[in-house]
Amino acid sequence: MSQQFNRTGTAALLTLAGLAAGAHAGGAIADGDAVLIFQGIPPFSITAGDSTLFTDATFIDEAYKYSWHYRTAGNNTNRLFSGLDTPTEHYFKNTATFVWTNAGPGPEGQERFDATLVVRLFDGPSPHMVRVEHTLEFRSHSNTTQTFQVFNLVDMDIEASPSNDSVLIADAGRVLARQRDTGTNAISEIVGTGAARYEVGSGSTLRNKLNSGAANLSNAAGPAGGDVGAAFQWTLTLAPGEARVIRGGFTINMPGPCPADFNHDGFVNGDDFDLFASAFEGGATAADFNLDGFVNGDDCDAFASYFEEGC
Ligand SMILES: [Ca+2]
Ligand SMILES: [Ca+2]
Ligand SMILES: [Ca+2]
Ligand SMILES: [Ca+2]
Repeated sequence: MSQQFNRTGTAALLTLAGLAAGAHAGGAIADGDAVLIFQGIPPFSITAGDSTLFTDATFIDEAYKYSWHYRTAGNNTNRLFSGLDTPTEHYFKNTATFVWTNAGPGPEGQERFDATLVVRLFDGPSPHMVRVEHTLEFRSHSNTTQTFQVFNLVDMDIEASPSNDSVLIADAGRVLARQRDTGTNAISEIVGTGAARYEVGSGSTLRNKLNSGAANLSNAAGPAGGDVGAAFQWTLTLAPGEARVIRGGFTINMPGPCPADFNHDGFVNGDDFDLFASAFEGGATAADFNLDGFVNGDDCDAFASYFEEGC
């Protein structure tokens, strides 16, 4: 696996993390000297901590949990994405791709979905900076219109000290949570673009809520202190075969991910517009902003709507 990564130090990081070739684990992605590790067989099946994030070759793990959960109307139980189904996994350089096919509870044709999660890691311009961006394409694989609840939980332990963090919703419009280490003021920004509901607070409360039961997120905006995290909830009512794309991610010591930041540098400016326009005019796959397999005016509209808002 290590030959896929672009720095020799990564091999040492992965070995230390128990992820040398043949080790029993999910997988890892790397960029520069940053590494993000997905634990679990299959990934997204662990109810407790399942994520490791190194911003640098310092071996300080600042991520505790990164997971996706869902609830369907009839089954009415919050579940981990891989609680019933095993995705295909692919890890290459800075990108991890997970594909669930015909997933969900109950009989085929009822309350089922297909999902493709793409997670990208970008090392920051200075030490102790990193950005993780994700897109989840969620498609109904049901015979009738269904409403799905989709959840993303991110529980960071900034500076590897879980008990001294503080978190609040810093921007409700962007659905952006900001978590801070009260010792060093290092921050993480965690974004759930377009989420209908959110909740920040105790990491154990959040994961207990999303691993079972049928609760919705409370819209608690904090501030809350201790071993905290952030969670987001999207409500998707989908006709058979209809899909939505969910965007977001998290950072350490960098601005939270923004869909209009086309070159992933942490800023939304003319460079992003020019790059998108160039990709669009050339019909490049990168311009397929809504991930429907086509490059057309819908992509232009979707990109422009984020760009014009400043994010
Ligand atoms: Ca935490
Ligand atoms: Ca901390
Ligand atoms: Ca940019
Ligand atoms: Ca498209």
